[in-house]
Formats: sequence, structure tokens, C-alpha cells
Amino acid sequence: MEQFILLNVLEIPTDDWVAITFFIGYMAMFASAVFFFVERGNVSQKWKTSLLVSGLITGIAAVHYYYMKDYYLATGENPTALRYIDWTLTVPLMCVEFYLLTKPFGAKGSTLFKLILASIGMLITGFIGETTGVDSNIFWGVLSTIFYLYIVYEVFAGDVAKLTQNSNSEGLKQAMFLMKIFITAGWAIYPIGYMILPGNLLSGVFETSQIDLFYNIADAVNKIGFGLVVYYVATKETAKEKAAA
Ligand SMILES: *C/C=C(C)/C=C/C=C(C)/C=C/C1=C(C)CCCC1(C)C
Repeated sequence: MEQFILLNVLEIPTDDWVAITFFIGYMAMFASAVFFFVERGNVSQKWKTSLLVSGLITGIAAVHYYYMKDYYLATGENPTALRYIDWTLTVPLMCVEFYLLTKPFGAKGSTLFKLILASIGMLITGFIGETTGVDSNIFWGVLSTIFYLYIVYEVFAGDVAKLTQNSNSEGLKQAMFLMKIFITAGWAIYPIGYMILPGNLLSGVFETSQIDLFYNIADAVNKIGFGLVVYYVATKETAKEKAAA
């Protein structure tokens, strides 16, 4: 009698960019997490937590991508819940990165608290918009965007910006310049993906499943990019400390 072993192999169609980017996203997040964890050993003491957080952000994303890829391949549907669980963990951690970068220059816990609160508000309203349907997703999308704009404000003109201006660290100034680009250009990819939802501004322009193409590209750019900016400042400042010692 023949024996069958049920292998859980889900093939990736070569013409399905949502599936392909789920897979590439998974590998890229995984590799980045390894990189940040290992490089943590090469920076000075005060930068180790920052690199740890970069490794956690990409590591948490890698695990979610593993599951989202399978979910999408098995059902052909957007893994909305998994996506928002991922973001609920990783976006507040990105706020922690901002805090850690500016902490040596006097950042207060209350700034971190405000950023985390705004990011949670942005994600809860976004999730409600993605799951409650055609009639209300524009309304929830607008609410979510208000929270997003508040984060942009904090980084460009609020506490984070003031601390950066008042610091005399060239490294921090460069990092914040790059972070601003990520927050405006990189994070703006998400609301564009959201607008593909049925009933929203771009529905019909793209297929609904392509929301995840936008989210996958944005995640890779932002999570890995943020981490690399932190890595860049950390190695630069470490070299400076070594030269001064
Ligand atoms: C690693 C994950 C990141 C950086 C996720 C960021 C997500 C956003 C900036 C999402 C923003 C949204 C809006 C501004 C309006 C529409 C709903 C969202 C949640 C897609």
C-alpha cells in the first residue's frame, strides 16, 4: 500500500507579485534581524539597545511574514488581522527608536508616550476601516491619517525636532534627516495601499489583493531602512568614541 505524507508545501505562482513580495519580505526581514543582532556586538554600550530594537522590529516582522505568506497562498485573501498584529507590535517599537536616538540629548518619556499613543490610534482606526466595509473606510482612513500627521508633526516640529536642533551631534542630525524622509515618503505608501479598499479612492485602479503589494514594499523600505539608519549612526558614533579615547 502506498504511503502518503502530507507536506505543507504551498507553491508561489511566479506571476503573483503579492505572493512573491510576501516571500521576499520574509527572507529580507529575517536576514536583517540576524544582521542587527550580530552587529549589536560591534557598537558601543549606549547603542546596543537601539540595535536590539532594530533586530526585534525586523524579527517580529519576519515571523508575521511567514504566517501571512501562507495565509495569502492558502486563501488568496489579505491577511488583515495578522498585518495589524504585526504593526501594533512594530510601529510602537519604531517610536522607541526615535526615543532612543534622542534620549542621550534629553528626550523625555512623555514624548515617547505621545508617539506610541498616536501610533496606536492610527492603527486601531485603520483596522476598523479595513474590516467594516465599503461605506465607512474613507471616514476611518481620514481619522487614521490625522494620527499619522500628528506623528509627522512631532518629528518635524515637536519635541523630537527641538531636541535634534539643540543637540550638537552631527550623527543625530543626519539620522533625523533620513528618518524624516522615511516618515513622510516611506510611511505615506501605507495610506495609498489602504485607498485600494472597495469604496475608497483607488478601488478599481488596482485589484483589492494588491493592497498587500503596497504594504509589503512599504514594510521592507521602512523597517529595514529605519534599522539601517540607526546602524549607520551607531557605527559612526562608536568610531568617534574610539578615536577620542
Ligand atoms: C512596520 C510598519 C509600519 C511602519 C506601518 C506603518 C503604517 C502606517 C503609517 C499606516 C497608516 C494608515 C493611514 C495613514 C491611513 C489609512 C490606514 C493606515 C493604517 C494604512
